[in-house]
Amino acid sequence: MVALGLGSNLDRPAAQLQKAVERLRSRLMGPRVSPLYRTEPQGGPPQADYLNLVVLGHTDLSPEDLLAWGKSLERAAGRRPTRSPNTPRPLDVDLLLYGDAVIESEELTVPHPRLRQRRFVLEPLSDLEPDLELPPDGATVAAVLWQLGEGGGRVRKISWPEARHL
Ligand code: PH2
Ligand code: MG
Ligand code: MG
Repeated sequence: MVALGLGSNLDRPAAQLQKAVERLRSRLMGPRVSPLYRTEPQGGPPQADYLNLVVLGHTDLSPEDLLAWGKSLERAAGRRPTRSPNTPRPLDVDLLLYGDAVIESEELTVPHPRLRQRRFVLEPLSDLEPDLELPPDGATVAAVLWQLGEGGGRVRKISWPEARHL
């Protein structure tokens, strides 16, 4: 199973995510989509709240090809490369998990290096698969979330209709 994290805080975020989710649904086998969250920005300059969600599914794409495919969605959303990290973006597609794989290459780190510090990833992941065991040590999503305590940034579930006003 693969897990992708989607985020947006620019150019009508709800519409951006909806479009990306549609495309992911048709590209993955057995796709599952988490609830939508409105989340406090983590890192970077002061900026608008994000909308975040997680998509799970199966694929025969390699991790590199899956990442490249995610990048093509980002470009289609009008995202342009920037020098500085954590700047506002119309769409971010991050490869969070690729089965049990642990990958550390030039272009790719899986599991996502900040996965365990980010409530905006862990909460939606936990909605779908609280007992999922994370590589490399097999800690469950629920346990990691519990360990995070109050940390990791504020998040709250938001309905799609409500999110359209952001
Ligand atoms: N993505 C970032 C940096 N900070 N904060 C929130 N709340 N949501 C994100 O998706 C996010 C972030 C870099 O990709
Ligand atoms: Mg990201
Ligand atoms: Mg990214």
